[in-house]
Amino acid sequence: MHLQGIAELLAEQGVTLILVARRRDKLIELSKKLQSKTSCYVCDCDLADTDSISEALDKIPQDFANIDVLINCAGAALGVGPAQEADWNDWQAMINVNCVGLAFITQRLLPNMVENNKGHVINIGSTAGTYPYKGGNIYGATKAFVKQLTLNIKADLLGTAVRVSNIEPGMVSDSEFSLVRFKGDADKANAVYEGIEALSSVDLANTVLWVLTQPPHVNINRVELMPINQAPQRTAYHKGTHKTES
Ligand code: 8X3
Repeated sequence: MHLQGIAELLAEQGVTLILVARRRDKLIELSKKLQSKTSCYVCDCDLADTDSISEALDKIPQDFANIDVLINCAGAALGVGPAQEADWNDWQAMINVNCVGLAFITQRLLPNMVENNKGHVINIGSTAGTYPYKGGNIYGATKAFVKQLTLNIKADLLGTAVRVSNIEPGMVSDSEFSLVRFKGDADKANAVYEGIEALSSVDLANTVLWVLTQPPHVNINRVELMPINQAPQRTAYHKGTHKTES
C-alpha cells in the first residue's frame, strides 16, 4: 500500500504519524515497524464511510490531535471493463473512497490548519485523472475530481500559509493497486507491469517528501510522474465501420 512507503519515509524524518486505513492488524504491524523512529497512532476506519471516518477522528488522542499534514493516499480502482459493462457497485465504491472519503476528511481537518496558519494537504491523484484510457472510466473521473478539488482548495487558501498539492503517479507496481483492480487475480495484476520498471512506493514517498520540504513560500500544485516506459496514450481510434441501428 502507498501508505506504508510514505509512512516509512516520514518516520525516518521523525514525523509523528497517524496511520489511517481499514485493516487494524496491518496498521499495528506497520506501527511496530516504525516505533523505533517515531510515535504512531493507529486509526482504523473505513475511508469509504463518512460516519466511520468521523468516529475515528473524534477518538484521536490529544497528543496527536493537532494535525498539520494530511496525506490522502487511500484510493482504489475496481475493474478494467468498459463503462457500458460496468458494475455499479464498483463505481459506487470508487466514488466513495476516492472522492467522498477524501473530501470528507479534508473538510474536517482543513479548518484547524487554517486556524493555525500552518499545514499541508497532499492528495495522491493519478495520471488517469488527466489522460483517458480504455477501462479507466470512473477511476480516471474520480482522480480528475481529486485534481480539481486540489486546485480549487488552493484558491480558497489564498492569504493563508496552508499548502495543498496533488501528486499524480502513473504505473506503480509494488502496491495492491493492480491486485484490487483485477479483483485478486494475481496473474492478470502482475502481467500489467511485465517488462516495465514501474514506479515504486518509494518513488512516490520521495515525491511526497520533496513536495513537503519545499520552502514555506513554495506550493507545488501538481506533480505528474511516470515510469520511463510509460507515456500518455495517443488519441484512440477505431478502423472500420461503427455500429449503427439498421
Ligand atoms: C494509476 C495509474 O496508469 O496504472 O493511478 O491507471 S494507471
